[in-house]
Amino acid sequence: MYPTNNKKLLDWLLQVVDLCEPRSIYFCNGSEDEFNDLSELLVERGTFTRLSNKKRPNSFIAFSDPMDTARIEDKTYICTRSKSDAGATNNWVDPNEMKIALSHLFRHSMRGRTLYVVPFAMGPVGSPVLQYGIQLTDSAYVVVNMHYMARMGTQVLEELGEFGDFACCLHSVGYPLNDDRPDVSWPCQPDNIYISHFPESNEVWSFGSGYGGNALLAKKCVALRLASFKAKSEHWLAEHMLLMKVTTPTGDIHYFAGAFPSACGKTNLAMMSPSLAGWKVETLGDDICWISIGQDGRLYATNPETGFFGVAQGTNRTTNPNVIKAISHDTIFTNTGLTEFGDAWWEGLEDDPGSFITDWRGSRFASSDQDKRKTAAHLNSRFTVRATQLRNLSSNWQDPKGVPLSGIIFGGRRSSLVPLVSHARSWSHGVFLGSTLASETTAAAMGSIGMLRRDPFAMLPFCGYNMVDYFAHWLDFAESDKLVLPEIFLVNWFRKNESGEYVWPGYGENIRIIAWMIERISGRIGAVDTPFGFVPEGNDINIDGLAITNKELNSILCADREQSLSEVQEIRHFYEKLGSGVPKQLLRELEIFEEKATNLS
Ligand code: GTP
Ligand code: SPV
Ligand code: MN
Repeated sequence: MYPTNNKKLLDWLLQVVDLCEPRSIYFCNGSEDEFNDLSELLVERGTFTRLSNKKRPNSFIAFSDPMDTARIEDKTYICTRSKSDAGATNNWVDPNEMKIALSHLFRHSMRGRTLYVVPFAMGPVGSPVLQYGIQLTDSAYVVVNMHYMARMGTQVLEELGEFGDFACCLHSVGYPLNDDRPDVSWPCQPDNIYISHFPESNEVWSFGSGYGGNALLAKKCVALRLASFKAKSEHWLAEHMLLMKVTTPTGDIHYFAGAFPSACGKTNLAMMSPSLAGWKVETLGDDICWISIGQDGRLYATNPETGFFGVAQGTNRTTNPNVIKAISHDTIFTNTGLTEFGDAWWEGLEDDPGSFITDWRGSRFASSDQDKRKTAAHLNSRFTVRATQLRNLSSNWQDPKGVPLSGIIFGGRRSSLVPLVSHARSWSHGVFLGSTLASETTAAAMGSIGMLRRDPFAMLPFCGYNMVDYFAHWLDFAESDKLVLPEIFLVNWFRKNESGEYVWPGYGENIRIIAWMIERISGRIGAVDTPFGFVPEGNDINIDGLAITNKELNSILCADREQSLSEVQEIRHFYEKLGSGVPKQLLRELEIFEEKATNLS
């Protein structure tokens, strides 16, 4: 009676049904009809509002519970048998203890609801790093988002067959429908959120939240936390990175992957509309990148997702015209504002919102109210859209081999110190730059905004094992002389001047920085050695047609001596907090950083 004979799935489903007591079970097939039926159901329940078909055909908006608007890192756990395998940066609980605690929460948690079985595959058919998972969830909102975000449904069940293995992902919003309790538009249990990972048994148990990375378990939970754990022993990398193809005016092709912490510019860089004539940028991915060694010794990267779950606020025709076009139809918006005309809206979007706007909390205000316009959309409001709707999607984005990387870019949000761009002196220096990446915090996770924190490789919230072992794993790639490794760069689009304004125009102008990187990769130009690596010489960044002066550019290319020296202390302190296992090469790189900082004038 079920559309599968997969033994593991059938056994596990039985256990979950016994524990959670759903009213019914539904196997997702991934069809368009299924998407339409479920979105209709979500409209009936008040989770979705259908947007005006004239404005944005086949699109919906959801307002979440105000307590459930982002990932909750405090409530995210890596449950390995030994605490040291989770490391100093992850929350840890013994797996047995965690399962006992969670079993209490999951007991009866799906009463009155449908349990959806969502089989998904991360990675294109034929990819050597493809990972299967099945999410059992009581959230129809999750299912429709998964339709866009992952390859899912009947085909995946067929690929799994009777004996195929997969990650078991159990998810409940934690809002059972008992007789005396009506449903709400965004069911959740914010006081009891647990996003728990069991990497050794390839499982995720997520309770209490319906939002983003907490609930779409294929994404951060499987494709980053579980996958990074697996990648360590299988000698590949699962990274929080964008993936882009750059074609130069002379037709040279370079692929770049880029790790930036959440809400620090991956989507925008990946989809960039380059300002320089003759340059072309095509997107392969905007959030997750799996990197493995190809037969020719180069590193090949694959995006395991099929959609984009991007930050809405700040997106507009100037900053990201490509995605604006992509989200003009068949898009799910979460926590943006809603206009008088029944369209999604956020501050900065050029569209006329009409005379009133409903904000993400559901209260209506006159659109002339400039203060309220700023908070019409939550800072972590998002769009969900299929990758294939992007006009500059690279045609080979689903190539199972992946694409060979010329460069890896690290970037954080730093209002001072870190130069606009630098080129790592070596792989180990690049790993040092990745390991010390820091950023001012954003709204992508619950907590304060704008506080500087170390976010190594943009993986602080997503590394499924001990961070120092992760550093060692990265360093290991330089051990074999058979590998042709990409060059590593560090960027900072967010340096501010004394008046607190961004100095670099960013977005489509970032092509000017990529152009410099390609010159460096090709070995055609020199550079100035600094603690952060090689930075551009005088006129090597093309600023023709920009408002920025050479003096201003130089002000964001240099590193201040005092600040660099205090950075040394902060990094030392950070490494100490990671425990005794920080690789020696990185400690050596820190000494070199200090020497170079001391020599700055
Ligand atoms: P996640 O989806 O959370 O992983 O975020 P992301 O890294 O993909 O970040 P995204 O590209 O969505 O950008 C987040 C915010 O940074 C948005 O508000 C952007 O407008 C802003 N931003 C992105 N690129 C630039 C840039 O080059 N310059 C400036 N000043 N802001 C940028
Ligand atoms: C991030 O926070 O890095 C995101 C959004 O990409 S979420 O999927 O919610 O994790
Ligand atoms: Mn992300």
